[in-house]
Amino acid sequence: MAFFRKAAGDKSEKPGVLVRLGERLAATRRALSDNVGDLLRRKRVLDAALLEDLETALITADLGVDTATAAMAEIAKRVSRQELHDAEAVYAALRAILYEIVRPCEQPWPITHKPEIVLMIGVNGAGKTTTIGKLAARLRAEGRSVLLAAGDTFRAAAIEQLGEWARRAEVPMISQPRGADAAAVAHDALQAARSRGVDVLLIDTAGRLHTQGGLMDELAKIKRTLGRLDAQAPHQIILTLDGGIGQNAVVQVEQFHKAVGVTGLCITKLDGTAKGGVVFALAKRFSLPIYFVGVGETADDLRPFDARSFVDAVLPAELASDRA
Ligand SMILES: Nc1nc2c(ncn2[C@@H]2O[C@H](COP(=O)(O)OP(=O)(O)O)[C@@H](O)[C@H]2O)c(=O)[nH]1
Ligand SMILES: [Mg+2]
Repeated sequence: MAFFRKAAGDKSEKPGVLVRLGERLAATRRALSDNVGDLLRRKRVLDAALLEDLETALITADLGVDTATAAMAEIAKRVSRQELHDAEAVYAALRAILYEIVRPCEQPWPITHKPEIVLMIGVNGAGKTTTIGKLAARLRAEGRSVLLAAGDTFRAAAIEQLGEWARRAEVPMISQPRGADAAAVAHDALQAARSRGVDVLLIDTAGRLHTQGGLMDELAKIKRTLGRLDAQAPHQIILTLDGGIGQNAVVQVEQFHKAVGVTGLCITKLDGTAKGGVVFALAKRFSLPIYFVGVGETADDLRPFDARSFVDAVLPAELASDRA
């Protein structure tokens, strides 16, 4: 169908990255653009019923009610002003509106102190330790020195896992045996980072203790302890979220933000989930930078969040036309 083809000469930037990201985000793309595309292809009259169906499709694709409602209210307004005349125009407008929602979240990861002290938080299984390993590899590739701190002292396996990433990235790690005080590990690590003159300290933390309250108390204690050594530390508190949990991610941001404050997000496991639409919900709900997205388990599978590439991957300018 011609109107879903890319305009000739449209040069979406970074085609290599785009294609690969598109492959990794295929499940989310199917959840989002297949339904939206089917609706727009089937129904050619831009009536209230179509707009309602589109809103439902967006909610089903994990954009969340607020985001879907806001996006469709904007579309309805433009339709009633006769600014949008056909399905092609509605689709283009939707892509533009969703791009505007995620665009403010695209921000370069700031490294502005030495050492930059980064506390990585999130529930068990979110991908904290893996993301730290990926970040360590990335920073090393940029020529920066890195120190890791094994602040998840709740599980021995967590310390070993971080140690494995440290070995792979060839960066040192500060740790104490299982059961040690996580705040003491963070304290030692900050002092080591200073005395060794490293550029970035990445502090891993537990994601589950005996109680949720216990976890939040521990994170607050780590934060206070770092703050005693350096009033500005930690410079960053990055919440890692599993993109596959859909709307629960919104609740997690609220909880962690309330307990310790969050300066930025990493959203993992966007490969192999159909729920990647939650990125739009998070962007709309919180004005937090999304520094990185995880699209796989290896060191290369961490990408700086690029709003344009993300939207192009999940709502391609050219929708597959063979499903009509
Ligand atoms: N497919 C995929 N798996 C991931 C990604 N990030 C982390 N994982 C996997 O998720 C699991 C939990 O990750 P882990 O870093 O241990 O989570 P933590 O408990 O928050 O430290 C591991 O099996 C990781 O390999 C990602 O972006 N994509
Ligand atoms: Mg971990």
